[in-house]
Amino acid sequence: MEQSWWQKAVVYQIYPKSFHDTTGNGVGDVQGIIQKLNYLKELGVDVIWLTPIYASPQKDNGYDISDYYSIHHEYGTMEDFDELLVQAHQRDIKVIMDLVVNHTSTDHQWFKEASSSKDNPYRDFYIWRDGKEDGNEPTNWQSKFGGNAWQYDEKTEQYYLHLFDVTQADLNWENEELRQKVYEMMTFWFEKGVDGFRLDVINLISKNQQFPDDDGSIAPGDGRKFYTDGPRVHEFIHEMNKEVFSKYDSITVGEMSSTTLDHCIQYSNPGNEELSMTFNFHHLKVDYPNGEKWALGEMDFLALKSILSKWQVGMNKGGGWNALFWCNHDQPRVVSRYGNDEKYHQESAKMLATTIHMMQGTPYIYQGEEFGMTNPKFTSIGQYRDVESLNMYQILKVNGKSEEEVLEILQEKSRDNSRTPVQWDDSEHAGFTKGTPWIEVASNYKTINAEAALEESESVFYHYQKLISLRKEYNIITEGDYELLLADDPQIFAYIRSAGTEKLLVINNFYEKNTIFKFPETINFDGFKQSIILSNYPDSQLDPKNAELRPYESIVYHLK
Ligand code: TEU
Repeated sequence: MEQSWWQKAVVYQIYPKSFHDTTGNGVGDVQGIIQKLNYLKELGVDVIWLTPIYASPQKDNGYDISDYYSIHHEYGTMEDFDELLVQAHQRDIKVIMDLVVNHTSTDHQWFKEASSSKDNPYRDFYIWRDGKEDGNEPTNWQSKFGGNAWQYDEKTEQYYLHLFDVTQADLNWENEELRQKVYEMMTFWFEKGVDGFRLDVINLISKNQQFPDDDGSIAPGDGRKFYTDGPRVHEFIHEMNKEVFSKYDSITVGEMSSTTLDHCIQYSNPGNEELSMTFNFHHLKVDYPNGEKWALGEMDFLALKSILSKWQVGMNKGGGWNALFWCNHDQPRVVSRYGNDEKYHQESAKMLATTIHMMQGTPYIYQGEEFGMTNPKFTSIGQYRDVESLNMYQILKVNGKSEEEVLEILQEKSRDNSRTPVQWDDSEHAGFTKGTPWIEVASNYKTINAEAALEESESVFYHYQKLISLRKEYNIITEGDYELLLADDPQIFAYIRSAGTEKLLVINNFYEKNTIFKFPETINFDGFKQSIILSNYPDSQLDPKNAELRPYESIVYHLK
């Protein structure tokens, strides 16, 4: 199958609010991104993904858009954005925008019109329903941020749907005129020169028009929720592709909340003309006890290996394409979550990076991940900013948890773990701002920062730089088949990539304890020339047979 350029690309995710502030208002901005383009070029990334920078009341840090055609004033101006596009493209770095079209802010003009009267022309851009006879909400659906997903509007005496915050009203994709408005807006940004979109919760845009109650019949384990991958979702995304994406050499990635492998094959197989690739989150729920995010639990390592392997094999077989990632602005920092951010900070950060970057798909690096930023380990509720976390703080306490228990859960689970300012250097506020940052900088910035990483030849930064260059050098990383080894081993994540007679053997010790890689009899590498193309220790064993693996030791063998 002919390769698309983005199948060899690496994407760097920027959360502008926390990236780099050049005005001293304590909030990152577009000029701050421009100032760091040379740093990103040095890392070697091909694309930057900006989370929403459109006008927004910032209740959900920009995922509540009030005007799709303007830049949020704290981030700068449209001229700044145009300059960013020019500067990035001059460095051969493409730019994709985050686009939230499942919902808008209730500050959006469309919603102001729609909520002014039942017969307003914009009324049907949103989802309005009467309450039940018994006075309850139209359905028992729960918002992802807690509470019921319907809000009663006194003025027009109906409820509107909000799968997220009450200030994020769901758009009605059944409305053809709304869809055309969205396609027009997408075209506007493509015509400005953006190279594609990350589509926020795009698998939620189609709702079952019967609006049935959630009867709990969809087992949490199968990944789906009653509101995901709705009846017309593929039809709508295919229409989006025909009306817009197909007209540009674009990269589009769908964020697929609670989805299935079959749907992601359908979303990303080029023959379906929908999206380039998909994010799914199943590998980031193996530390959710009984699927519950807001509870403390150990990582289920065997589940992690099996889920990542299922998606590697399944998407390869089905012609789909994975977005590969550990971190984003909603997830805790992976080195704190699945690694060891104190005693083996560097080794485990590098091991985690290798594990995901040697797989098939397009890797995404979240700002600061490239030099091992950790969770900030906040200790008081006053340090948190995230609407989901602040809602859950109240809900968990109402449900009987003590302040101490709730703060312990937030410390592990809050989305603010990934939203603290990027730690550029060891100056005040880590070089992020000359003002007061909108959220505290993690206290370890004096030792964990980009400047220190650039000065240290064995730093996590140069490991990511090497991973990115290996992807360009070895086609097997992009094209090879995948096979998990030692599925039941309690601490080794090992897999083989194969392309003809060429192999990559990737071996990762996910724990602090030393262990031996017992070579599976099923594998016979006699006659192969082997070399180590990457390791996180300077003296890893050249022969993989019975290789002793030290804490978090990670080795990539090339065999031909
Ligand atoms: O996130 C989708 C989503 O399901 C999130 O709620 C996330 O998975 C959850 O917080 C993990 O517990 C997208 C954006 O990435 C997120 O930042 C937005 O808050 C959300 O949509 C609404 O736009």
